[in-house]
Amino acid sequence: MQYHDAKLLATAANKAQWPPESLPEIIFCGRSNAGKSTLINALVNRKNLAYSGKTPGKTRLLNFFTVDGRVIFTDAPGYGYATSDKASALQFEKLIDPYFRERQALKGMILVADARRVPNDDDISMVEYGRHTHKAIIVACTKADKLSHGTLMSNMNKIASVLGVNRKALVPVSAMKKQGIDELWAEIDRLIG
Ligand SMILES: Nc1nc2c(ncn2[C@@H]2O[C@H](COP(=O)(O)OP(=O)(O)O)[C@@H](O)[C@H]2O)c(=O)[nH]1
Ligand SMILES: [Mg+2]
Repeated sequence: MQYHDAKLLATAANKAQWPPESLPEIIFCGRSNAGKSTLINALVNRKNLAYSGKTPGKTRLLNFFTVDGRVIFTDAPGYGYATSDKASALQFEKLIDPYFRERQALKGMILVADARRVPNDDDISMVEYGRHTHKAIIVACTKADKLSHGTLMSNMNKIASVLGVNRKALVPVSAMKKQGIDELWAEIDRLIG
């Protein structure tokens, strides 16, 4: 386990609040409760950098974290807990869409998906959106510790096929057992070059 120097750089409700483009950026997207905050914390080996709470869908902003002066992790609001379809469409339009379209520094997306669940329409749309905007896509399959090896492997095949991505784009991770973290870092390193 490596030491990482990570800190919150900016919190943005709109484009005017984005930090200046300096380093390659990777956005973390996923359903509320998929394990996004926990995964970001595990990647930087910290307990509480990205808020990892029991109240899902609390963050409605883009949070930018600089890591090792080398990469910026952007934490997007989890989807699936917006109060209405309209609220979630608005959030996408205001927050996510301009960032994917206009941010040159954005190199790729990590879709955070619970390894126990079949991806839903929101997950599928998110992947299609990443592809449409020409971003590299990695799928982190979280909570791998909750499954037997056999079930994990068959679920991952299913997740890849439902999302329409190459099976090789999937990385099983367990923040709890600290498994898959080095492998995910290797993928991130590849994306940021
Ligand atoms: N067993 C296990 N639980 C996890 C793992 N990652 C996240 N969780 C749990 O899943 C729940 C949601 O995690 P959180 O990071 O808050 O999800 P977020 O809404 O996507 O940010 C929390 O209770 C976490 O403790 C993991 O790798 N293993
Ligand atoms: Mg969270």
